[in-house]
Amino acid sequence: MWMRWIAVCSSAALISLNIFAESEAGADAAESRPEPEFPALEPGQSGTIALGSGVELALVWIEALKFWVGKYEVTNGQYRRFNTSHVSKPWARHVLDGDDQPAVYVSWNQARQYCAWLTRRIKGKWPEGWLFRLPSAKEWETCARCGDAREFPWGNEWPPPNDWNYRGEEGLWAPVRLFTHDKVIRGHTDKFVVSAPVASSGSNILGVFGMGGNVWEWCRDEFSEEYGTRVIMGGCWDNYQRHLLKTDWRSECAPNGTNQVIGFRVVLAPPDSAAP
Ligand SMILES: [Ca+2]
Repeated sequence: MWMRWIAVCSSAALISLNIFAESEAGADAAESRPEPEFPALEPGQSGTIALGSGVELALVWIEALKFWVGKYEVTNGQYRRFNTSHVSKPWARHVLDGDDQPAVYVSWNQARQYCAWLTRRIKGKWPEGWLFRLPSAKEWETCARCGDAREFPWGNEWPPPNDWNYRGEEGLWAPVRLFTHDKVIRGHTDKFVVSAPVASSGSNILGVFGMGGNVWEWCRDEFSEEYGTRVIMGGCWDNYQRHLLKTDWRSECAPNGTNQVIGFRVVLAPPDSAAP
């Protein structure tokens, strides 16, 4: 059954929609253009949605969840289509603000606003009630586990493959390694000292990138009822601790909190899958 699901996903046609094009040229120009045809993506298909200015949002159909998941973490380039002034501030002089790097310094509240913006843009152009939102922690874990009991998003081996972005031996001046052997993943070198372009952050067998590492990802769920914190999952480029890299590990952050290691990914889901 699982292999059949993989086959469906991997054979899915790539279809590009231009539903966001009107945002570029303004309302007047948009009214003069013919309406694009909707919906073009069918269940089982993966594809992309155009956000304008050549920016696209890639989606992968996840059969076990019966909806689409962002193929990548939301990038700075994608987020700036919503918030043109957004800046992912540098960390220790290392750039985090590249268009293809994941957007960080985005709070849970802001991530939800981005989802709401995406949803408004597809209104009337997608089956009624479908919406963009953050994944629940359980949904995120389902996508990370790829249908089996794997310990980590890439599988069960240790250290992680080098195309998954964690704190490895990259970027360390050789003598420093002698004194930081317990502060990096020994035997792991991913080339990126900080976040990687999302397409270089490791793909799972479903074709979803960055489910482990690169940046932590906001989930919809509350972590602490007492403190109102929200779940983040997946670990990040600055993590080396084995337990943080597991598919089911949940960490937390305040919903208005931001930092250099937390980003997010969107899902496009039917209304009956969404909690308030
Ligand atoms: Ca990630």
